[in-house]
Amino acid sequence: PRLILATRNAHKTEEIRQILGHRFEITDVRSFPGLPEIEETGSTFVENARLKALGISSLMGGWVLADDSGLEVDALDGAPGVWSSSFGGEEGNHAKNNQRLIEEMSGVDGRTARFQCTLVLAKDGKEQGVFSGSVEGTIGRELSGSGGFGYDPLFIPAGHTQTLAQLGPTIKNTLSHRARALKAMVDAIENQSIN
Ligand code: ITT
Repeated sequence: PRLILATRNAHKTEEIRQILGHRFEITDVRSFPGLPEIEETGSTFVENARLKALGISSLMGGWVLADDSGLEVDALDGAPGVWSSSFGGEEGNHAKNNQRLIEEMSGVDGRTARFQCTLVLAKDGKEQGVFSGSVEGTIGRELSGSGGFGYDPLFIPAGHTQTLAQLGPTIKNTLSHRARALKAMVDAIENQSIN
């Protein structure tokens, strides 16, 4: 079946393709130039994922999947959280986001954090399911590695000594917040709680 991702983040699309690619024919909203930009006015991952999924699904038939995700740092009381993509002051500027995170965490000893991902699946304008995943880890003191996107060069998953950017896509896609949320979705589809 065809699955349209309600995202403009090419990295998310690439990862979701790698994880699900054999099950769905995956495209994202960048392939449909007429679609409006959905404003993320929610204060939680699920609210924003729902806005994106239903906003796009109300305009096109078939299956639509939205991903809202972000990094929660314990020493920063859960920031940047739902504001992860504009933490550095400019939406989608990952270099600035990482620079701000390095600064805010300089001299901080407790460095635990987690990535969160919430997926909302919709069909023909109706919500079909909500799936979440997370991965625990710590925040590095400097950028390391060139794989992935966003905060990957600063995030060291628990049980590893390298960042997600160093570990690369094969390992990232077995343990990431996104991989875990997608697994929950696939399990629900296979158990036919969704069809
Ligand atoms: P769409 O809303 O179009 O899907 P976006 O990038 O704006 O794209 P979000 O609002 O969900 O998506 O923000 C997610 C941000 O969280 C993203 O820009 C990164 O800064 C961070 N993030 C999420 N998943 C990540 C991952 O796997 N690795 C590194 N950073 C990630």
